Amino acid sequence: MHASTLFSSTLFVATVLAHGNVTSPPSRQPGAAMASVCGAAAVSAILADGTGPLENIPSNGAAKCNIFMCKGAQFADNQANVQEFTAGQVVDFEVQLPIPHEGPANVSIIDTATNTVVGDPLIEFDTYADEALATLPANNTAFSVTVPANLGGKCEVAGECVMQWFWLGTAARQTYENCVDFVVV
Ligand SMILES: *[C@@H]1O[C@H](CO)[C@@H](O)[C@H](O)[C@H]1NC(C)=O
Ligand SMILES: *[C@@H]1O[C@H](CO)[C@@H](O)[C@H](O)[C@H]1NC(C)=O
Ligand SMILES: *[C@@H]1O[C@H](CO)[C@@H](O)[C@H](O)[C@H]1NC(C)=O
Ligand SMILES: [Cu+2]
Repeated sequence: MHASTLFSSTLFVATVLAHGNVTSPPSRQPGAAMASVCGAAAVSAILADGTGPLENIPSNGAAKCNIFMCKGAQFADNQANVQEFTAGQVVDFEVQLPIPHEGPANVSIIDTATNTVVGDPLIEFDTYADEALATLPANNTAFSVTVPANLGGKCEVAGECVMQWFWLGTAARQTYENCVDFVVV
């Protein structure tokens, strides 16, 4: 009884502190493939609060499970959400920030096989989601990036590349990531 009360109030706190999510373009979500790679507890943590930080997601420690790439979400669970972009296309992002935490943020193309950044960041914020401001700048929740024209054949195969939104709440010590699967056609 006591344990279950404690558990509920812990969940309640996690929900109240909920933080951020890329709502458009559609971002990678957890599923069966993530459960098999990272463990069911990692998927449950995201289902309990899809806006929470990476630090709230338990990893099973498996070599293939990297919570710090795309929140651990797997391409296999997201094959229906691959966006088709053209070189030079302007892509509009929409982000929910229910609870802001000041810090840097960016969107970069990530090569998912190696978890390395391809080229330069597509957008960078030195300061993002500053809770000390009366209102957040409009570009925190709605901004655009341009698909680079010089990817040299990279990102033409689904699953190879994502656009990863990365936000670090400096004082909160919370990291957020969401990935948009895409191909350049
Ligand atoms: C986050 O956004 C995605 C779309 O990118 C949506 O599928 C998901 O339900 C959202 N999660 C929450 C908790 O708002
Ligand atoms: C994006 O921002 C984070 C936090 O400052 C930083 O660790 C990361 O290197 C940045 N990504 C790129 C590609 O600059
Ligand atoms: C976002 O908007 C703020 C306020 O207008 C501006 O200072 C900042 O340079 C913009 N950041 C980006 C990455 O466009
Ligand atoms: Cu938070």
